[in-house]
Amino acid sequence: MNEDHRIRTRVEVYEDVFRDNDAVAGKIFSVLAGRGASLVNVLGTPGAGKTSFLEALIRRLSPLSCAVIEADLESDIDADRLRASGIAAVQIQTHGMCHLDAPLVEKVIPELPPEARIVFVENVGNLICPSSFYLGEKKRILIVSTTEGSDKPYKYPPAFLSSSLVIVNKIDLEVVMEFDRRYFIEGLRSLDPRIPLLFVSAKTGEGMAEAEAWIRENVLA
Ligand SMILES: Nc1nc2c(ncn2[C@@H]2O[C@H](COP(=O)(O)OP(=O)(O)O)[C@@H](O)[C@H]2O)c(=O)[nH]1
Ligand SMILES: [Mg+2]
Repeated sequence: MNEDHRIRTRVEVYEDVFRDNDAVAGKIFSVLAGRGASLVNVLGTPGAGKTSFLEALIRRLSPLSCAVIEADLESDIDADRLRASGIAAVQIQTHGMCHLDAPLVEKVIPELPPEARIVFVENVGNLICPSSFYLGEKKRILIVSTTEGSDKPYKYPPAFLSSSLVIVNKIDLEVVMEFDRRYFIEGLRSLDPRIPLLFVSAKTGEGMAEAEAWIRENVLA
């Protein structure tokens, strides 16, 4: 097998994987839409504050019924943490897989409360693989934080380009982390001049009203 053939074969395998994934994702979208619900896929690095942001956001959206599908390589830590704050949560353990795919999500849909209007998926913490997999979401949110540095749009364009909203979390630490807001914004705007961008602190609540408003306008409307 020559190199050209090997590359062509690899491309065909990926095309098959994505076609199968997208078919299941389309089913998830329709099943949820049929009961008046929408899925929101939340991407971000490990520790960016995905779980903290969802806790703060869902508290603000209350009494709207929301549920969370949590994904990690191992453990039920995040789902347990959300349940302890009264949020319906289901855990998926990917056992080494660096992203969720639609068949994994489809399996846990029956475990969600049927009255949930928004199903948030906290994807595996990773800025690379999750951006390639459509899960049937209405919107995709990317969460990065000031503690990771200001260069992420330059280094991981697909994660930014595939998202509907970018959140920079932990702005309470912005000064001490020497986060360069202008450099971050320039990087993001060179990729996409229009993508909505919000600066928040899940800890202090700053910026969370704007995040809530975005969800109400773009997911619920
Ligand atoms: N100072 C500060 N810490 C935060 C904020 N959001 C999350 N954290 C902390 O960052 C760590 C990781 O948060 P977590 O929500 O578990 O991140 P995840 O791995 O992306 O789900 C925890 O220690 C949180 O308390 C924030 O806005 N400000
Ligand atoms: Mg988490």
